[in-house]
Amino acid sequence: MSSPSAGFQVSSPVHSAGRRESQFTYRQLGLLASYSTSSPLRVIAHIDLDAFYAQCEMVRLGTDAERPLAVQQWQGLIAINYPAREFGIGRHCTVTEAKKLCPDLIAQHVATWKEGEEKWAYHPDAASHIGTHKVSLDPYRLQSRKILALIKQCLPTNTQKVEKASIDEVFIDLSAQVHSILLQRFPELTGPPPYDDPTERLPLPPITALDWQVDVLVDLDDAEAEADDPDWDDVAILIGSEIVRDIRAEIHRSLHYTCSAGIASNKMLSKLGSGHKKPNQQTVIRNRAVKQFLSDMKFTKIRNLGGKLGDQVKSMFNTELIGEMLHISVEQLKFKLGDDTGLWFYETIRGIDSSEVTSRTQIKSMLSAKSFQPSIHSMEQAVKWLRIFAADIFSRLIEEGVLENKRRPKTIHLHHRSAGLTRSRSSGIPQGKPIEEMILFDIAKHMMSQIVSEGRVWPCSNLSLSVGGFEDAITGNMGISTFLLKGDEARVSKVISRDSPLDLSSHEPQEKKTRLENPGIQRFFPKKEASTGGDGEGFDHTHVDVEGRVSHLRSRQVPITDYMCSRCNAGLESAEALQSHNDWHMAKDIQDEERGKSTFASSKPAVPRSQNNATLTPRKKPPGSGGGGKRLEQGQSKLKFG
Ligand code: DCP
Ligand code: CA
Repeated sequence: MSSPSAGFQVSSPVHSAGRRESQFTYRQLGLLASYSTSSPLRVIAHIDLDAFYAQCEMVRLGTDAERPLAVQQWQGLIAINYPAREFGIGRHCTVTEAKKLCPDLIAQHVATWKEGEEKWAYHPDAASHIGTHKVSLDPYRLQSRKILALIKQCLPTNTQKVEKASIDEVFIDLSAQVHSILLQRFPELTGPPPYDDPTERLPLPPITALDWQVDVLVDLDDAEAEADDPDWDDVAILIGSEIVRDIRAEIHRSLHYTCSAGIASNKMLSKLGSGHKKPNQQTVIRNRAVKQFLSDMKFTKIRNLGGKLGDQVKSMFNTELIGEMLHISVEQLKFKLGDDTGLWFYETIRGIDSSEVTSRTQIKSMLSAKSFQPSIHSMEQAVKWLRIFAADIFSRLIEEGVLENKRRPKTIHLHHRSAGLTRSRSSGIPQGKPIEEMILFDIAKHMMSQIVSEGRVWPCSNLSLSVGGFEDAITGNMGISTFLLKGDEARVSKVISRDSPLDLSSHEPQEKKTRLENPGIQRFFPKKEASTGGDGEGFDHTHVDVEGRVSHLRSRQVPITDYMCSRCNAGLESAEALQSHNDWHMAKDIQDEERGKSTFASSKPAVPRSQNNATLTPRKKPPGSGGGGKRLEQGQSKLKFG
């Protein structure tokens, strides 16, 4: 831990009447403690691992830091360490080209699941077996989680705001931590503002120069701006930089990874900062240096401007340099790009970004996919891949805490692609009992056979299985929402889209397409009439308990309707509500069946279920998962064929 005065050259405080004040107010300082995005003193860091997959392999193999190494996937390269980059090797190179450039290169193939094997492994011959192997990124995910956990350990538990932005990058909002360090180091900030007026300006820091140590400090073109005494935003960002330097040192010391970082007053700038000087460096972008930092930069480097939008702006204004866009008025930008995008662009190229760091570090969905080269031609082949997908997803679910019932997905989706046609199926995952690998596999098989029954599904060029709708598991007594959701989500939704773009690299494309609304209890009953005037009409507090009884905590009696459930005599207001109610029974039956006690074993649903609501849940107990064999690595699970 740094000493309170570390990093500063403290001047003898001059309290002359002519002394200039800080440009910041007591109120703005106070806002820092609550991570307010409107505080100009905010400190945001972005940490990005250098050549991440390559470093994972270097650490795993224990190779020398200077040894050129690249991570290979089939014949291509997906990560190249910095020593290898010096030879001009990049992601554009094939392995053969890279080896020509650097004969000493270690080209390590990614781990793969081999068809028919029970766990992923580093197979020496994987590169030439694209048809029978599937890439596993588990080793990298595992390292990513370790690094994230370590970063969190380095931060005080009460002021921790970390957002995992990808497998190898995080944003950290350091504002609250910096606030408390500021008060600790500069007791003059702790006093009440003059006249108790929070809009009063703070005194200037008692400092004439800041010691930025080895950090990259974005230069200023304006010598006068540099000559100005530091203000509290400079001090705050220096404290942030110290924290980040300590975190990076700890990551290197404990886990042997290097990373780069950016420290600035917002997410956008901090991300640009981490990419500014790599590897193993951190860049500080002080508020006073933002203009200088951005003016030579291409706006296409900024997030959300790297694609179509950036290209559009570039061709509209015939430049991609931020410096050349600064004279364009906001009105002009709004006119050309639309009000929202125009304003967003105007602010972005000026380094303005008030987006929040969200502490959500948990993923929303998981995808396991395979593009077949050559295509596959039979259900038997497809099932072998589904087996791998289920194992792959299940091993990641274990890491997500599913076994400890921490978080679990609600839905499972299968996508099948053949001759430009994507067919999809979705199903609910039975709630109220532990998820098992074989359950996922069985549902996947069932969905696959539904797709196959449509005919003309071979050759298949791509298959993917994903789970989504993660939510924190309800512990103890099952909440009603768990059952209510099940009805709808257990229904197989059929989405067939010709040439629908299916981005298999993304982790959540299907989520959007198949997202189901969760109208909760309202689905069972008619919508509350908006015109009833708040007199207690409607069924806003209707409750269905886990036994399927319908009760009303408040309001009227069950209406007499044409839609009665033959199983529990509940009165429903519409065919749709009855349908949903039957789905609930269905889901409950499955659960009971799996527990070995069917509550309504002899009864049948009141209405025939539509072809869409075939609940694809396995009816038999999954085979035991025990057994000897090799010890599995963390996050792996056994995979058996046959
Ligand atoms: N990755 C990939 N394919 C891509 C881009 C990235 O498989 N087209 C993987 C490999 C990378 C990891 O994601 O190691 C992180 O991506 P980055 O873009 O952060 O690249 P690196 O970490 O490899 O390099 P850098 O040091 O530039 O961050
Ligand atoms: Ca990286």
